[in-house]
Amino acid sequence: MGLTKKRFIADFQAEALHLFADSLENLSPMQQYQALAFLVKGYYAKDWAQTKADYDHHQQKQVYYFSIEFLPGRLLASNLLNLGIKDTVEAGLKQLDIDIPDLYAQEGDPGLGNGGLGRLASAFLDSMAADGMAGNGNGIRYQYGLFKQRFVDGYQVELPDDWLRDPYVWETRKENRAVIVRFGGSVYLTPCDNGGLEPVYQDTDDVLAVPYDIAMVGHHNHMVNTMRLWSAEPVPGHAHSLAEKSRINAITQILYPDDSDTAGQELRLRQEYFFTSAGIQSIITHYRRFHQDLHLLPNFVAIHINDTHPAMAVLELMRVLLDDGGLSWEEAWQITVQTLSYTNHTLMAEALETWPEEMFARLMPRLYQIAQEVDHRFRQTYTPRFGGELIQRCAPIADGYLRMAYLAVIGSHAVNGVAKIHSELLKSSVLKDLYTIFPERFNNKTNGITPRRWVQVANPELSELIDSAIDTGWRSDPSLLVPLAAHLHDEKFLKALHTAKKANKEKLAAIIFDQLGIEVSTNAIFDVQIKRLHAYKRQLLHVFGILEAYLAIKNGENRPSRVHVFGAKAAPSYRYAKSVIRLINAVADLVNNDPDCKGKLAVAFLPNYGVSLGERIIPAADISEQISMAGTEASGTSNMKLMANGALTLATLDGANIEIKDAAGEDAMAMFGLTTPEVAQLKASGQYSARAIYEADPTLHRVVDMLTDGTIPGITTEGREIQDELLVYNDTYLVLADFRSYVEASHKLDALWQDPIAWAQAALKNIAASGQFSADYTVARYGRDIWDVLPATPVGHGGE
Ligand code: Z15
Repeated sequence: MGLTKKRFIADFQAEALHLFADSLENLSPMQQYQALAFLVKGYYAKDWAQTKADYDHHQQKQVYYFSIEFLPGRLLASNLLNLGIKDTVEAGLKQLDIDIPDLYAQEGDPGLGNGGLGRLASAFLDSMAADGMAGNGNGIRYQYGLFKQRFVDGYQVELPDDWLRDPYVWETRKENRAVIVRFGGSVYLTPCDNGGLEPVYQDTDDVLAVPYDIAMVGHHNHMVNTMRLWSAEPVPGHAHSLAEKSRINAITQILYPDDSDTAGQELRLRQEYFFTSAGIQSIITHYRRFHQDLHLLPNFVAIHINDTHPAMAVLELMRVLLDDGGLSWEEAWQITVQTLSYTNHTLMAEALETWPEEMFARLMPRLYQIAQEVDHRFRQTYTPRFGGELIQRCAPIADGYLRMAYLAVIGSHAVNGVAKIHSELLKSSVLKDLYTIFPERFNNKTNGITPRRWVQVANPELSELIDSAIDTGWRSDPSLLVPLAAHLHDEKFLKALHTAKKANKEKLAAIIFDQLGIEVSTNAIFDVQIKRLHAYKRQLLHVFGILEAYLAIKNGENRPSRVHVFGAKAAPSYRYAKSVIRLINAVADLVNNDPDCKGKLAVAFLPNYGVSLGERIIPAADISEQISMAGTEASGTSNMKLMANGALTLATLDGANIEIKDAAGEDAMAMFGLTTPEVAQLKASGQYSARAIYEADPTLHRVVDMLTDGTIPGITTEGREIQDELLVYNDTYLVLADFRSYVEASHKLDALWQDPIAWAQAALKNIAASGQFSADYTVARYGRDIWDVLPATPVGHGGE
């Protein structure tokens, strides 16, 4: 965009006048933000309309990414960056004497997801636009996002996230594209004109699905894609009681606050059908504006199922092809399988969705009929070759439940995990039987992140330093970061790297002081763990590492000083996770108020971790804690964001940590702990005794005792609960088994810290190797291997 500063200022002033009938300097920061955001929306509006028109004109194959969660983050700065006008606009704002960070901070951060899954979905939409792929998001416009987290006396308190209270500038309501989603009632088949059968629906509860579109602005390529989020409303003209109206509004009222877990609630099932049906219907309606022949659907449409939440897309697409399209079962099934693909994001049993047949049949009677037919035909087709036992283990319906992961695999032509090890484990564990039947469907797509948000927007200090060393090509092609490694022995550069990190630590220290009243030294190592609170992620192991250091300091030992930074929300109903939150806050109180720890050890648990807070924490990190029990974290993505910002990874050989190690080199990080096969073997042997390890290691003994001996004030119940999980329930996630090796790896980093040049070299190796984890390359590989669509914008050298 050829925008000059002068022109921008005039536009901005005109927008302020237009919106608020006042001049800029009389507006509140929020009003100024809104005027600027509306202006930016106007800047890309033409490209948005043109992109849609071009797609229609060229009949480009469309990718629809179905996800029950999206976490786009704030969009103003990233839209400005993608439009290529960020510097110009910021120069204009400066001339107008407007506080730029304060202006950006006015924007709400849509919390329409829980964690990695939702953020990945948004990264993919951003990257598809950047690659010039025709990518569309399909999801839910929750009226309330993920709760806002506060700490009261160290306990997590959840506050509603009423994010639509201030109008959300980036969305556009498309009432003309609304569709009706039918729930419940009964359905029977009746002969129709063409001699076949057609379903008749009776007494259904109809819900209007109204789409709200949000632009996904491509990076410097004039392409603008769409994320479409559906809102549930009563159908106008239908007579509804008040009770019915509120039951309809409830469908899109709240996001379920569980990550890597299933709520198993009927309302959740309604949400899943709601956005899946609305998405499928609108795709087919759009397709039919251009094509008569539904057989060609897979040539023009790819639909991706993000985890199992939209897995009933298999059934809904079958329904539309059979009932509305009049196709035979065989025809419809072939089209469905060719159109759909599925990503699995977890091996954890509690996250694998199953639905009671009774509930499913009551809410979606026609889909249930189709599910029964899928199940019947699956069994009939494959039992002769694979035997009844194997088929019973992996059939879509068994023992009174629909098994959504199995349905997704059976109804898709491709299924992938999200890191190499995870994709391998899928084939050998949870999807083993289906891998036996459909080996050609299985593939890996290691996750990615968007360095535009996590480096360019969040870390301008580092970005400018990189520019000065290798020019700006990396900004559109992050694989071009590799030549940075040429500066490995450039002391001036290494020092500048340290200085940039230090500047980010100063900014984070100010936030820590502001939020928590804790003064931390920016000469300390900033040791960061930011992710959902979950037993398998083992925040507890990190706490034990802190307690080990605490005891050493009390003992007069000299250690490089460390600030431990946590960010983590717990699902409100997850008792253990909340106990760990209470523990971290109690340990923070103990350590931060102990004069012996001053300048040596501090703990800062920042509340309300999310995309926006991540943008403040990640640029300041020296150490990235990725310490899940091996075999439990499917991929992880904070590991990639932290690496790209020069943090050294302290990690188990789990998820994408393994690929980070292969990229950056083992000497640029610290690996520890049992490997996946070792974990499996230890568990299978029945020989693991947490108590034996506790008895054998005096330091660990002391640390575990601290949970209940009063050393850490205020955790009587929580400390007992956690200690029981370890010693009575025998430590499900092997915290004690990995403790010693974790502490040793952490000491290795302490030693490295003593040599600032060596540390900066390790940081540099991480940054230089981080480009391969750009989601731009990840989605290009999805396009090539799964969706059969090619990037229109060159994607550089990041393909494998
Ligand atoms: C979620 O955030 C993830 C998996 C799930 O099954 C659900 Cl329900 C939510 C995470 C994985 O735990 C994480 O390892 C992965 O990086 C992320 O999805 C994106 O694939």
